[in-house]
Amino acid sequence: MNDRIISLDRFIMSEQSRYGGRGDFSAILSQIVFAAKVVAAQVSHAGLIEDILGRTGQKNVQGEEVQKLDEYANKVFINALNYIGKVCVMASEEEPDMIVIPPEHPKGDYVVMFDPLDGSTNIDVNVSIGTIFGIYKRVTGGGDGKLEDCLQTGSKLFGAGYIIYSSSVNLVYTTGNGVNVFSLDPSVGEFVLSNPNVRIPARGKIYSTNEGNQPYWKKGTREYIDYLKSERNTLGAPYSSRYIGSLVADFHRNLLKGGIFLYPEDTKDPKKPTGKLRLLYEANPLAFVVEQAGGWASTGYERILDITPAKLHQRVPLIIGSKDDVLEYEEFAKKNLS
Ligand code: P6P
Repeated sequence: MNDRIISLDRFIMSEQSRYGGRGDFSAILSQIVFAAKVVAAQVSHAGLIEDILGRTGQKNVQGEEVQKLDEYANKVFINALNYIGKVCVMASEEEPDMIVIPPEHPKGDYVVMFDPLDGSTNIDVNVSIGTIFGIYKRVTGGGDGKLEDCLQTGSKLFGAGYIIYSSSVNLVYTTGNGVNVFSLDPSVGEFVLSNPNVRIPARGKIYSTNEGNQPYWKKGTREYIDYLKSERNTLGAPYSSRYIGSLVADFHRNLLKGGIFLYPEDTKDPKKPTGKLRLLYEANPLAFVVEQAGGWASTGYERILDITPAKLHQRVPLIIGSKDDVLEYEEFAKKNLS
């Protein structure tokens, strides 16, 4: 590995010295990186190992079928973070309640939220999947973290990012000083800087949404998507439709190329009136990343990072990507409020 290549470890240490810090956040990030490598190794041959592929027969707090790799990834991230003495509480899509730090381990000053393996329904069809994480400083005193530490607005995020397990494994994160992409070099088992200081185009030519939900969308959403598919839009030509059905994969493509991802509110499932995606460990971390790259993330009516969470597994409509596209969607959504 020549000296021009910047490893993630070197980048983390240089960020720490540049922005100060006792190394606690760096230690958390390093453990997330370690867990990502462990999960990546299993994802890469999930199709080959019967006991990893397939379903557990159980359902998670969302009522969704838990794939074995989901369960495995959840345990890997919890066990990588719960003993290092830097974290006081965690929350995961796979856990109904807060994850407390075992009594035998010291508690730290940080809170970690994560979706250990998003898009898991795509595991057995070999479509890209991902891990999403957000890291906060605790707001309560010492000892065990509390629900109050978990229910902070996204604007309080200290760091956030995601790992995409695809043809190559990328780790993308921000600590509020821009967005950087690291690629896992399997020959050395290290993440190396592959796309520094990513900026998302102000306007894209791609829209990503599940058009099968069209009959359940509000009028503003239906009119907006029709507008994108017409020559009336700002491009003067229809946008391209790209939808993988795996949030991290759809988000990552739009981050690099420009575009808008929409999982808006719909009337399809009365249990999910505000859309399918979760605020704490899906929308907020990606909203922090996209804003740091010059993009925007909204419910259609308000900035994602301004929402004060009420519940751990709260769902929100998520409209995220190129800023001009997201703000244009808001005009359609708000116009149809009246
Ligand atoms: P739909 C995957 O199950 C997921 O949580 C996200 O990764 C993805 O964006 C969304 O759901 C896809 O949902 O309803 O279009 O299948």
